[in-house]
Amino acid sequence: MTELATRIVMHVDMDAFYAAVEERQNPELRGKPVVVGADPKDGHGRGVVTTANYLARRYGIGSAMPISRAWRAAEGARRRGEPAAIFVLGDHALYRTVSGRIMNVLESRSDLFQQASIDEAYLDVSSLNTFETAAHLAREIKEEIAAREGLTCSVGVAPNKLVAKIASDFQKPDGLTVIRPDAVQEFLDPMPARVIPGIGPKADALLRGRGVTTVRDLRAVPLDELTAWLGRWGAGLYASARGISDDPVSNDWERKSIGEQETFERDTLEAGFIVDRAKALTSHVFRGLIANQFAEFRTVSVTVRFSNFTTLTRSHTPKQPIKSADDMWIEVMALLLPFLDHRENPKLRPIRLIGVRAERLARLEAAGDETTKEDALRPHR
Ligand code: TTP
Ligand code: MG
Repeated sequence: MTELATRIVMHVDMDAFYAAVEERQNPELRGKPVVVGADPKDGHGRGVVTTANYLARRYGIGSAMPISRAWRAAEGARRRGEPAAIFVLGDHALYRTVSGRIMNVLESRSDLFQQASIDEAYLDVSSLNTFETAAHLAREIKEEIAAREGLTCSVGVAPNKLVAKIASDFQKPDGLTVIRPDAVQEFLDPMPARVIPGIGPKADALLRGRGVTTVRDLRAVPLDELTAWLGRWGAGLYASARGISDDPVSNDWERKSIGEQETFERDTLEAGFIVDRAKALTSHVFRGLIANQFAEFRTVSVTVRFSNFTTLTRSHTPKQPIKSADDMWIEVMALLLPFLDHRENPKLRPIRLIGVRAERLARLEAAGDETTKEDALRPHR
């Protein structure tokens, strides 16, 4: 009889990553509320907040919030006599460099490693055998990142990726949460059901409409009912609610798509301008594909947000995979032009934002010899 060994999985997520890097670079920012994102232009700026440090979050500022709203929140705080927030544009090349160094530290401490985004990674550390030793390693890793980079992170240690991820988020910032196998259920049960990855606002609303708020509620729903509500995906939730997941920590992580979007300085329907911006976005996305060692892809999508914030996405999958920026551009034009006239834009609304995305990516063929770990793709957002 074989006994299933307990896995020990660690999830590491940097705290307020971009903002923390900015604070480290610029001592004037330390101890102050910091917002990384678009230029707020005294409240008239467009675009969004990329991230905010924890002091700025106290003003209600967070990722994806319109920068104008963040600016008003900061102004309100300032008028109440609280410290003024500092807005910075962000330096993505720097964040990638810092991320790369952190990922090297994490990878060197793990049996199996998986970078999940620019600031988070999973480490399989099962060979340590006990959660106690793994917790000790987690503390060492936190100290090493603090010493080398002057940055804090939050770590979850658990029997699988699902629970480790929820655990790393449990005590942020600078947290460490260890959930042993026998404590998984009591850890998850009181949490809101939306902590389970994949439950977004839509699924959350559907579940709440059926009386499911917490993981405990979710666990009370029979499998066939979950499947009836949510399809095949519901079966996955049945397992997740029980803290069950056998998803391996794997280096073969593939990003599903690469895209870029741009918010215009002012809403416009000027075809020449929009086409120019779309062309620039297309070249940029295509360069991103090459830089990440993708050879071709199947689907192009174009997103348009109108002045009234209505947002539409149109995709097309040609018969042949797309291998060149020129071919991609032809597809982008075919998807975009209808938004400039009555076909997709009957009221001829001005456009606020456009986005271009390549989906269903295929890798370059391996060049015969084995790629080293250092050569392997380093995904980032
Ligand atoms: P997160 O880990 O989601 O956020 P965070 O590190 O800023 O804060 P937390 O302490 O809650 O982990 O994302 C990591 C970085 O990725 C973040 O600093 C900025 C960037 N990012 C985006 O570019 N767009 C986004 O929508 C989000 C959420 C993050
Ligand atoms: Mg983070």
